[in-house]
Amino acid sequence: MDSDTFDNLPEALQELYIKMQDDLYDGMREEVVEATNEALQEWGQTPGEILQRGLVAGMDIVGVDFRDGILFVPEVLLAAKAMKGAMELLRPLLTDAKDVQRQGTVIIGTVKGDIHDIGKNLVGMMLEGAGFEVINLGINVDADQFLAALREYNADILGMSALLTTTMPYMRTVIQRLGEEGMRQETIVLVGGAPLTEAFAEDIGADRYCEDAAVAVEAAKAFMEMKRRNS
Ligand code: B1M
Repeated sequence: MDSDTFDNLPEALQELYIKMQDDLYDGMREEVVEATNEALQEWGQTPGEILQRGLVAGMDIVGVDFRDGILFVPEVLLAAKAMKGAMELLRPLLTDAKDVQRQGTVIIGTVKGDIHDIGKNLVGMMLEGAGFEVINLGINVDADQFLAALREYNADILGMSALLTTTMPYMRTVIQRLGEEGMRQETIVLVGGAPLTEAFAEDIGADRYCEDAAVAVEAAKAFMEMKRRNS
């Protein structure tokens, strides 16, 4: 978020967000959930604002200190648990698809070798909220599992997530398998995760790189619209 927008918030709300970020950093689940509740109930903040101003901003700080060797896996796991606690509170608000036109079915998962799931789960929730049926295969998902789920649910979209430079190449393997099994044409492939780029997505033959959950929702809707028009 640009700092001007943050600076224009009432001081007490800025303090709440800073505390939320600090508590997330310290892995204090209960406090992060409480602050999320306060932002929702007392400040009328939307789930998107809370994610952007508090939770994702806090996790970015964790990421920098993890990279720099200031935080280690156990601390980062606690921060992840705190973030997941807050996401559970936001889940009903993000997934409520009342009055929303039914869209298609999405199979989503984090690729083989990778256990990061916070961003992928967020994408899944936001897609549900936009009217998609979302089948979340979890983490460490291999090509066979992706393909089997696409067939089982007759799904329109495959969403893959990778947070490691060592696991992102596996997306190419899955896309190649789709081709070998004659399923590539009928499957819209969206990919995302912090280390990815548009060029990488293009190179592996994905339909679209989604830098965040909002872009994933926009892309999924646009591709479904195109699919409906062409059918
Ligand atoms: Co990991 N980790 N981690 N980690 N971890 C990163 C990714 C890292 C960048 C940290 C760092 O060094 N700065 C680094 C990767 C370096 C690299 O490859 N370039 C790293 C590393 C090295 C590791 C280990 C190897 C550490 C170790 O063991 N020595 C290990 C790997 C384990 C494995 O996967 N095999 C590891 C482990 C862990 C934890 C288990 C401790 C924990 C994960 C807990 C969990 O997810 N349940 C963890 C965490 C939390 C992180 C950081 C700090 C935060 C990730 C996150 O949740 N971000 C991360 C640093 C960072 O990314 N800045 C880091 C918040 C989330 C909302 O954002 O996931 O980017 P993000 O999702 C966004 C978009 O990317 C996009 O939309 C989301 C929402 O807007 N998006 C999609 C994501 N997936 C999408 C799919 C789509 C569309 C959009 O489909 C359509």
